[in-house]
Amino acid sequence: KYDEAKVGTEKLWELMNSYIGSDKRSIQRSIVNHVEYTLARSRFSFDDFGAYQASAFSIRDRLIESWNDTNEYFTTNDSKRVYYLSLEFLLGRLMQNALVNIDVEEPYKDALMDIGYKLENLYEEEVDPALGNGGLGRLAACFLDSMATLEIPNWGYGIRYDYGIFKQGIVDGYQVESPDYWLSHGNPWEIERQDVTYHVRFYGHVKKYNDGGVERGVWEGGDVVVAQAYDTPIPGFNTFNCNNLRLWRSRPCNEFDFKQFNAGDYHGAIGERQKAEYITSVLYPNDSSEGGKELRLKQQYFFCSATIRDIIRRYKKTHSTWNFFHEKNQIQLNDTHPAIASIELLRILIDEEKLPWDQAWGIMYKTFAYTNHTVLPEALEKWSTKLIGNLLPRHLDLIYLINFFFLEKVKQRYPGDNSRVSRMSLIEEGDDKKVRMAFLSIVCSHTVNGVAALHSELLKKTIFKDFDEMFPGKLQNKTNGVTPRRWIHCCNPGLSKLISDTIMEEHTTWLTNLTSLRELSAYSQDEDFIKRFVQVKSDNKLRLQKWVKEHTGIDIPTNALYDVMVKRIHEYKRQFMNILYVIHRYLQIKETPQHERASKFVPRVVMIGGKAAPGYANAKAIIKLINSVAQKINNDRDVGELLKVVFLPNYCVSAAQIIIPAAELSQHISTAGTEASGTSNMKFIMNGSIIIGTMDGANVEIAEEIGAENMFIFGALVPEVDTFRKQLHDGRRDYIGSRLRKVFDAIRSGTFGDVSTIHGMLYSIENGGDYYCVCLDYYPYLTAQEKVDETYRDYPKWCKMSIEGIAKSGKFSSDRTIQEYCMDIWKVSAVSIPKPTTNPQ
Ligand code: OAK
Repeated sequence: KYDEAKVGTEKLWELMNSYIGSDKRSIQRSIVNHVEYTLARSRFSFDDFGAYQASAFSIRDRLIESWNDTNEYFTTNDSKRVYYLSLEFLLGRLMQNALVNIDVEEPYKDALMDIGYKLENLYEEEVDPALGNGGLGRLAACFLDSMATLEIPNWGYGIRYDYGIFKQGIVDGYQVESPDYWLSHGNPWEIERQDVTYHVRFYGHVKKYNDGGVERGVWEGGDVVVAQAYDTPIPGFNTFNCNNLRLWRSRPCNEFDFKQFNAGDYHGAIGERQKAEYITSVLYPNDSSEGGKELRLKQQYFFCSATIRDIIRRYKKTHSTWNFFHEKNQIQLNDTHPAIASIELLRILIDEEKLPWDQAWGIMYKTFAYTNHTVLPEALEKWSTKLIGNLLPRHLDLIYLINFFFLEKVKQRYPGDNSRVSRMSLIEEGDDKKVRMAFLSIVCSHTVNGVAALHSELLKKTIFKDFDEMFPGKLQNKTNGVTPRRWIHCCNPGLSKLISDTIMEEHTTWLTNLTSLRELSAYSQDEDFIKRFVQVKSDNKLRLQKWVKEHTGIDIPTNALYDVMVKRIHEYKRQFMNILYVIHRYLQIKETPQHERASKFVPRVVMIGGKAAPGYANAKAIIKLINSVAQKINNDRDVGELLKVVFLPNYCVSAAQIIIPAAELSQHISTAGTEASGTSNMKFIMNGSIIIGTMDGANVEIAEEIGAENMFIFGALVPEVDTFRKQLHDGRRDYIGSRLRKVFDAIRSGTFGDVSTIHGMLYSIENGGDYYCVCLDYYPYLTAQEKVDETYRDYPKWCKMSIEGIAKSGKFSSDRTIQEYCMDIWKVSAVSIPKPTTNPQ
């Protein structure tokens, strides 16, 4: 019998001629095709940028094949899926990552070389998509890589901002921000989905009615905007799985206001439409601080609403009841930024799907889980009830209802304990009542987690103490990790090769089983190995030296200790303490007679990089101070090459890939109890840099894994920090020793030019405002720095320490982290896409 569908499918397979080949000819043909037919450029002359674009399209073709196969397979098998909701995805460049993950980097390199292009040069042509601020956004990107690699059916959901994090320039030592319009030359990695759109409503009013005892709402009026999907394929490493990152862009609704237009208000009619596009136009540039701005809440709800509708639509394709929703879908909230998603699901279930409250609540509760990324009070989101009530009136109703039911339970459990009831309320009372989004997220999720052991313990003891008491076991720990594909193999090919050669395994094996790096321990004193290791490091230092010259004009020596601190600029991270020490070192060098200097000081290049939030005055003052100190020291011929100081401008993922492999020492010196985890600390040890750091965040677990003897640990522990703060509060002011005083005096006396922007911070620190305990940790820090110099002089010992660090860094692969999320939170398992065949029949 004639089967039209089957014949059609077979024909299509035949036409497609199977998958794109990986031989040189096929790759070249695909690239040149894209030059001519996609870019419409001449195949006889195209520059590196054209070659990059055409190669990117040709790689994307491959990704789309496995992307389609993967999604079809998941749908056919009704696989349980994990959705990772985040306002930030700091992906970094995609080309090398894609080539490495689908294992065609060498064939592309050869194919391009053969037609006159160097693959490494093409990598440099890609813009760095920077849709995130720092740790939280980069973690999301590492998680996507691990989930695809571990074959976990996962989609990331977020916002496609037109402007990513600002570009940082340095003018006269000050940070200047300029917009990052990353889409100006198009984005070959994304697929625009004209067909995937949802309407999202704001403002308006709610009509309530009683539906057989259940109160339901009808939300009407207000503004409606369209959310349009853009997909970026996320290939797994060494697998046929390819996941998806779906980012939403806001567009105006198609109904154009002809009334307004015809009344002659052309600009008004257009303006309304532009207002819709404005929602996803720019990423908020604040790391760890709460905004409270309406546009930010709009961004949050906009992407959450589209995402929840998308997830429901996918579920409904294969299910006719709600009974299995939570068994088929797990939604992870990357901090509280997407917290409104749970309320949106509840709203849809109650008002649109007409479920009873208990059932709707159960589905939501069993679907959501929440990760907390900070204990800093200024980063804990609290939204004014006025703002929510105006923008999302029905959601505010539901939040009040949830709070009512929740507080009833608290009262039942702790009768008469009124202070506990007000402490735990989802609403902070006051003139301007606020919703505590972290508490809301705890109440609406089945599991909550912190991001390092110390951080998770602190959550239980401090901000979430009452919740831990009431829901024992609900708060878990999932120590962060980073993807070794990007953070060893891509950024440090020399080290990757050395590892493969030494442990006699293909990189494809150890990169997905990072604990096998332990075998390197046996070589930490092996002369041949150390020789090769040192060679890799010095090649990387040379690469960084060139980068520094190109981006700052500063000449740095390579035969000096490379001491690096790169992260967002924040008082709690204490770049300020770092630069105080640099000044101390400079003053010491100056005090030492010339002929004694070489024996007393190890030559050092101190490099500090990171962005300050544009409105954060103290952070900007720290940048200015670093630059002024650098200017003075680098031009002091008396100091020569003994000490150089560089502010690394515009720190971003692609810069990190050059900087981290070259570091010998890296600084992670936050006040104990402030850095939730840190993730660059993990990248640095994997690349053989030794940590100088405090017992904070994941440093604690790094010390456990690699041995405290392989780090330079110093500083107050959490209880000592608490005591010091209490003393400050009680009036203690005797904490500035003579050596620190000298440094303050040098700054004030103008040794480094006009750095008056820092004077406020100095004054505050001297007068009881040393909240981040710079003075408490300063002397232990000096001692640790002396130990650094002493160890570097014993170079074999230094190498042994850094090799031990690499060997025992396996725990910090994000694969391990994701496996723990899968087992303990999502209860989801791998679904392996079979190897594609020419024809599925
Ligand atoms: C940003 C905004 C709000 C709340 C937290 C953040 C954030 O970036 N937190 C960082 O998350 C990283 C990933 O978990 C941690 O490694 C950092 O320590 C933490 O500051």
